[in-house]
Amino acid sequence: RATAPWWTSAVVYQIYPRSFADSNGDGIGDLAGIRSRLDHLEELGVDVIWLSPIYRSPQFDNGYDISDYEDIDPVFGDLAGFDALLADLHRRGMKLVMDLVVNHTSHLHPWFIESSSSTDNPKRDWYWWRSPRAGEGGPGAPNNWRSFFASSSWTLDETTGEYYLHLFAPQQPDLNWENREVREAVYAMMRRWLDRGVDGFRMDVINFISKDTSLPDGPLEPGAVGGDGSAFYLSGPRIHEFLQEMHREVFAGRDAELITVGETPGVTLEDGRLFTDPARAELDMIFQFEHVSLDRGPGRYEKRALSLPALKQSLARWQDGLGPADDGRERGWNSLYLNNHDQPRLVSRYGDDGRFRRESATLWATILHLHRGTPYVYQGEEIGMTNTTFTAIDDFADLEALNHYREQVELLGADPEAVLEDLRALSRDNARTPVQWDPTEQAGFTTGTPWMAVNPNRSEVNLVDERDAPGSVFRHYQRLIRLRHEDETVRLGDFELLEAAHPTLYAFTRTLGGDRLLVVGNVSGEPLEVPLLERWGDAALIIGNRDGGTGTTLQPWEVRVLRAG
Ligand code: ISL
Ligand code: CA
Repeated sequence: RATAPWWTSAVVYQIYPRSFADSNGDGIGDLAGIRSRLDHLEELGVDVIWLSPIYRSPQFDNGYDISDYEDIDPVFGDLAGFDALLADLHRRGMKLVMDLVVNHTSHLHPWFIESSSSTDNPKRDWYWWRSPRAGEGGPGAPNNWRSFFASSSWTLDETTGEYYLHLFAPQQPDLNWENREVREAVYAMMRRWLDRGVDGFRMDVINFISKDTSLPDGPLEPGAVGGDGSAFYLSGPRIHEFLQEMHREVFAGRDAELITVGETPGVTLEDGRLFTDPARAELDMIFQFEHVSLDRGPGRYEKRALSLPALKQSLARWQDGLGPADDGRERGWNSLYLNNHDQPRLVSRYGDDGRFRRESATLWATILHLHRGTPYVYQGEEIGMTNTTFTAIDDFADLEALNHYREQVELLGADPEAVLEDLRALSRDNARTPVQWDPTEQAGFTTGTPWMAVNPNRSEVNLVDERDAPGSVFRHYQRLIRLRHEDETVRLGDFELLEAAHPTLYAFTRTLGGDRLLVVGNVSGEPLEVPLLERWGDAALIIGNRDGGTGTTLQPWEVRVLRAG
C-alpha cells in the first residue's frame, strides 16, 4: 500500500473559468483572473486544478464545443497566459488537468467544416454522416435517437443532403472514433498538451466514443421525444480497445505523474471496474452518476424526493466494487463528488440552504471526503454557495435548459410555470453563477457586468465572511483536505457502511490495520439519538461541525469523525 499512486491522497479543485474571476471587466472569467486567485487555492490546500474547457470555441456550450484544440479562446486569454498560469501552479506545488472533449467537436471546427463540404471529402468519414431514412411523413432522420440537448440526435446538412449525428447540441457533431485518423489526431493533440506541461485530463463523456455502427433505433420512452439510443453508445463495442490504445499512444512511460479521470454518465459498476482496474491500463478513475440520479425521475428535470438509504447504499456499493480485493490489490478507484458545473449546488440539493447552511454544507463535505477515493471540490462549494434565484426563462443561460423549455412548452404544450419550477431545482445554471469572493455588488468577480447574474445572497455568502465566521465552511474544507493528506486511514482504509436502512443517520467506518475511524452524520434538521455512539465513548473527536460534539445525541446536521481509542 506504500506504493499507492500519488492521487490517492490528492484533492482536486474544479474551475469553471467563465464564472471564476474576471480580470478585464468584460464580465467573463479568464486565465488572468485565475492567476490572481491562486493564494485562495493554495490556502485551501488542494493538489490539482481541473480547468473546464478553455480552448477556442464559439461557446454554444461554454467551451464544450471546441473549434481549435491547439489554442486558447480569446475570451479566456492566450497561450502565453496559459503557460504563465501553468508555471504559477507548478511553482506552488499544484498540478493542472485539462478538460478533454473528444466525443464531439464544434460544428465550426475545420475538421467538421471540411467533412461537411462534400460526400467525398477526405474528412467525410471523421464524423457520422447518414442519408435520410424513408418515413411516414417523408424522408427523415436516420434513427430515432433523442439528443441530450435537442429533440433529435440528427441534423440535416443542406449542402450534401445527409444527416450528421450529435448526441448533444447540433453545434456539437460527434467524431467518428472508428476512423483511425481521428484517433491519431486526438492522441497527437493530447501529447502536445502533455509536452507543454499539463498533468492530465478529465475526459468528457468518454464512455460515449464507441458506437454500434449500425446505429439501430432505441426504445421509446413515455413522455419523451424520440428514442433512447444509449444502449448503442454507452460503453460501446470498442470502448476498452480505444482507451487502451490511447493509454499506449499517449500515457505509456509517463503516467505515474499524471492523473486521468473519465466522465462516464450511465456507467455501470461492472464497466467502472473495467475502466479503472490498474492492471488494464485505461483510466485512473471515473465520475459515475448513480448517486446524482437518485433524486430525479426518468426525465432529466423531474425532481424526486431523495431517499437517504438509497444514496448511502449506492455510494457504498461503489466503495465496495472499486475498493481493494481481499489480498489488498487495488481493483479500481472512485472519484468522489456531489457538485460540478452540471449539478445544482449540494447545500440546496442535499442540505438546508437557509437556517442550517453552514452545518449542512460541512456535514456533506465531511461525509464525502471521508469516503475512499479522490475528492473533487467545485468552485464555490468551499464557501457553501447555494442555488440561485431564477424568476423567468430569460434568467437561464444554459442551452440545455433553454432547449428543454422550448421543447416542453412549444412542442409538447407543457405548462411554462411547471417547467420553470423543474429548471429552478435542477438546472446546471445553478452551478454557474459567479464565485462570490466578497459581499460587494458583483461579489468581487468583475468590475463590469457579469455574463450571468451574481446570486443575490452574495452579502451573506462570500469568501471574505466565510473565512473567519464561526463554523466556517471554508475552514472546514481546509481541515478535511489536510486530513486526507496526513491520515493514512482516510486515504486507504477499508469502507464499511453501518445502519444502511436508517432514514436520517449516515454512519460508516474506515479501517486500516488496527486503526479505525467512525463517521456519523445527522442528515436532518432535528436532533438525533445515535445509540451506536455508546460503544465509542472513549474515542477521540478528529473533526466535527458543531460545538460540543460529545454524548449520543447529534444536533441538527451535526457530523462527527471519531478515532477509536
Ligand atoms: O448535465 C447533465 C445532466 O446531469 C448531463 O446530461 C451532461 O450533459 C452529461 O453529464 C455530459 O456532460 C459533459 O458533456 C456535455 C457538457 O455540456 C457538460 O458540461 C459536460 O460536463 C457535452 O460536452
Ligand atoms: Ca474577462
